[in-house]
Amino acid sequence: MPSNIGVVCFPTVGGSGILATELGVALAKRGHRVHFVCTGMPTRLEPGLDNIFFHGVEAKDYPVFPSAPYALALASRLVEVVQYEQLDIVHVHYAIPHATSAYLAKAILGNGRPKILLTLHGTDVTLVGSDPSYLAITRFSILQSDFVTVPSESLRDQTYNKLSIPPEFPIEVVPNFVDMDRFRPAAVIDRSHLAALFYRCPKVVTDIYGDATVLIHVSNFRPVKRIADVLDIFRRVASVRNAVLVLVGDGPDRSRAEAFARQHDLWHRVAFLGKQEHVGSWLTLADIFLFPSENESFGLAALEAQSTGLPVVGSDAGGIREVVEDSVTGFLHSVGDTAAMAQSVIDLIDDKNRRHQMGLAARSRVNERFRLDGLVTRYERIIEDLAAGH
Ligand code: GMT
Repeated sequence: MPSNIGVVCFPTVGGSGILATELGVALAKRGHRVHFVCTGMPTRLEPGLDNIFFHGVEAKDYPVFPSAPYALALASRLVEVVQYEQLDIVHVHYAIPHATSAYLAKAILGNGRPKILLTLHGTDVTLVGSDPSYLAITRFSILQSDFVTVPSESLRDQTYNKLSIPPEFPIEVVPNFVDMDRFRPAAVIDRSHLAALFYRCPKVVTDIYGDATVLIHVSNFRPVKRIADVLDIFRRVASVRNAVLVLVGDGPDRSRAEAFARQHDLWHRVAFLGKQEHVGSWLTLADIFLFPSENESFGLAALEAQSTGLPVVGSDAGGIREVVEDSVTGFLHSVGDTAAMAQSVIDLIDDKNRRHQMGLAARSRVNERFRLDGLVTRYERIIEDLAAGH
């Protein structure tokens, strides 16, 4: 039986919105009707797909409000959409304010519908949710949801511990997934797009067509991603090996990162691409993925890199070790240990065969554990059970 599913997510920022969109699209392709209820079109939403509907949320401001009340606007919009589109279930991504708004909508409707499926993603528990100013509402919103999932065992443990969720309250681990057909190694690598990025320095262009190793990092440039560490790893590597660094994404720490690159005379070897629609095609041009985050519930960006056959060098933080198998699909070190991370990169540069083997192991691990089909089916079962009232 196809379900009528509402999806609430942040449409433009980060992994939770990407995961929500990819899942929504996959469910729509399986015949479910998927209604995105968001402030804008989700970034990865392909236009023109059947079974996908979009309902905008506009948080209207008013001079007496300190800021536009998004949570209330969303709750109010959800009431309309659930009622008029007959939604069975609302899948909310990120605890606050999304699960809170869904709870309010359900209370307003007063008939036990819709069922609320909440997927926690990371900072909604580790940073925002465990901050004393939001802890009570986060905890309450989680406990009021009908079913809760997290992408890793690490985040499940942190949710119980940091938010004092009673052990008998079930939280299921459903890992992030990746479309391995979209994120795959390229049959033929044409570095001309890459070379074009480094137009400022003909020597670097020559290196790129020669044997320069391409390091890549993809993120939303927030402090938790430790962009300064990405650059420090690169600084150490570039001082002894022929390498370039490609940075995909944008966010609050980008200017500081650009300043660091200029100060350390790395500017001509580092390309800042900003937000990119086709991240996968940049990954195919790279050799090693850098991922030194402070904390990471899972690390969708590292998963997409591994699917593309890239070894990952990064930090052993949060759920990263559930995605990257240390010494098999990459190398993990303590947070902030940029010297050790740089040494691992150098080892991979010097041992091309090992690098190749790690890339193969990375893709094969993704194939075993994180394929789109199997994990979308896990979500589909949860949704169908909830819709059936189980
Ligand atoms: O928690 C966040 O920072 C938000 C979220 C996002 O929108 O970027 O990222 C998290 O969700 C992803 C999808 O589940 C995970 O793969 C990321 O590891 C996670 N980020 C963090 O935990 C920092």
